[in-house]
Parts: sequence; structure tokens; C-alpha cells
Amino acid sequence: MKSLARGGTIPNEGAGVFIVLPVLNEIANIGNLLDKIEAELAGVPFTVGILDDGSTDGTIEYVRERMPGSGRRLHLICRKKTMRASQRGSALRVLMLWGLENTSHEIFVEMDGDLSHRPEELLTGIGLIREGRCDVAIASKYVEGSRVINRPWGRRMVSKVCSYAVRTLISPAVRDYSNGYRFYTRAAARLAAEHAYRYGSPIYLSEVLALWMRHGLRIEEFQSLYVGRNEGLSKLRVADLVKAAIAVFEIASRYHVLGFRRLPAAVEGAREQSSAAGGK
Ligand SMILES: Nc1nc2c(ncn2[C@@H]2O[C@H](COP(=O)(O)OP(=O)(O)O)[C@@H](O)[C@H]2O)c(=O)[nH]1
Ligand SMILES: [Mg+2]
Repeated sequence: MKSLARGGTIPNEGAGVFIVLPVLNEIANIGNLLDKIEAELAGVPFTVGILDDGSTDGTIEYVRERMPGSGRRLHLICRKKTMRASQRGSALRVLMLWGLENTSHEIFVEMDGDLSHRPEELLTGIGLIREGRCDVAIASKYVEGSRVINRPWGRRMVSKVCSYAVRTLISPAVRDYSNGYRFYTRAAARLAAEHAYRYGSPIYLSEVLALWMRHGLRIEEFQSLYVGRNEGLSKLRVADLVKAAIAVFEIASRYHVLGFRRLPAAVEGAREQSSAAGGK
């Protein structure tokens, strides 16, 4: 396991890094986050793909203003939310497909836009992939040495119980199934794009992880510091939790028995799915 310290300089830059950033009303964080990403990745070719689902707090305007000075390193996709529940999963999917089709970056990174995931850990995760240590690296909340701060007790409990349930149902090999700060190879992105997905909600994260595990990809979790942001239990709707619980059983059945459905025409089909599965 890596320590919380930065990963240091990156050997063999290759074709760079594609950052997948779903955002909704992140005006308080987005500028700071993009500054930090740029600082951490100085010297590394990278593109940040941002998908906004209809922010009303100026996030879209801010990103648009920043784009001309970004040296084409920012790409913004704007959608309108079609439901109250989070559509972060389908946002991740759309961005991943965009990165596959429009960049040649070899490493994909998914992270939140609210600074809960620290850009200071980018080089650690990127380093693990570049060194060929794994196909998917997760900045885990639940490995030895990891820490979670500023997260209310109730929210921590929900997260822990969910992780425990998913580990029991899918596999104990991974500790942090719902983690949204993860790094993976372009080949892993392609594999995900070649398969259908069902969930446009955040449970998409576990769905894709299970797909990768079923296909034998090597997953590694590394120590991380997670900084909670505005995470009261009130944000979680009971209906969404129930849906997520049912989804976990469904994902486990595909992981253990049924397998994951391959799309007939890889990326094309996956793109259609993305627009169809706005969120479940
Ligand atoms: N595009 C998009 N991003 C979202 C949506 N919901 C949340 N996000 C973003 O996804 C990330 C994680 O969401 P957050 O609400 O912080 O979830 P939490 O950390 O699990 O409480 C943040 O960057 C949000 O701005 C959504 O419906 N669409
Ligand atoms: Mg958050």
C-alpha cells in the first residue's frame, strides 16, 4: 500500500490522463479544484472532462469563462437533470465514453467535484497504474491508514454498512465498493464501454467495479484521506437507499451467475445506453 504522501514524479508520461468530473452546483469548489489539478499534473498531458447536470449556482458560467485560458484541457458537457436523484453514474459513463472517443489518454481518473477527493493523491493513483501494479486503483476509505474526516457519524455508518453488505454479497477482495475516486487503464475503460450498464445513479460505481472484477482485472486500494463536504443524512433519500440495496443484489447475481451483457457494437451501443439510462 502507498502512503498518504504524494507519489512523486511520474516516469514515462505516455499519453496522459483523462479526469472524469461530474458536477452539480459546485461553484464553491470547482475553481480551487481545477487549480489544484493543474498544479499536481504540471508536466503531465491531461484533459478534464466535466459533466454538469444543470447547476444554477454559476458553475457552468465559471467553467466556460475558464476554458479559453485552459489550453484546450477542459471539456464541458451540459445536460439538464431529469430526476431528483443523483445522476452521477450516468455522468461518469458519458464522460468516460467521451474520453475514449476524443482523447488518447492512457489513464482515466474519476473524482468528485467537491474536494472530498484530494488532488494531492492524484500522482499516487496515477503512479500505481503507470507502474503496472494494477488495472484499477482505488483511493480507499477503508484500508489501514486511511482516514475519513468531516463526515457526520450517521453518514459514516450508512457507508460502512453498505460496504460490508456489498463485500459479503460480491467479494471480500475489495473494501470500498462505492468509492468515486479511482484510477484505471484505458483498456479498463474500453471494457466498461463494451458492456451494458443498468444504473445511472451512484451505484454505477459498484456495478462497473463488479464487471471489472468478473473479468479478472487487478484492483488495488491505497491509503487515502477523505474530506466530507455537506454530507448530512438528509441528503440521502430512503427511496434511493432501498433502490441501491436492491441493485446490490442484482449486481451480485450478475457477478456470480449471469455475467455482464456485452453490447453488440461496443462504444456506439454504450453511447446510446448513456443517453437512455439518465438515472435509475
Ligand atoms: N453531473 C452530476 N453530478 C452530480 C450529480 N449529483 C452529484 N453530482 C456530483 O458528484 C459528486 C459527488 O456528489 P455528492 O453530492 O458530493 O455526493 P456525496 O459525496 O456522496 O454526498 C460531486 O462532484 C457532485 O457535484 C448529478 O446528478 N449529476
Ligand atoms: Mg461529496
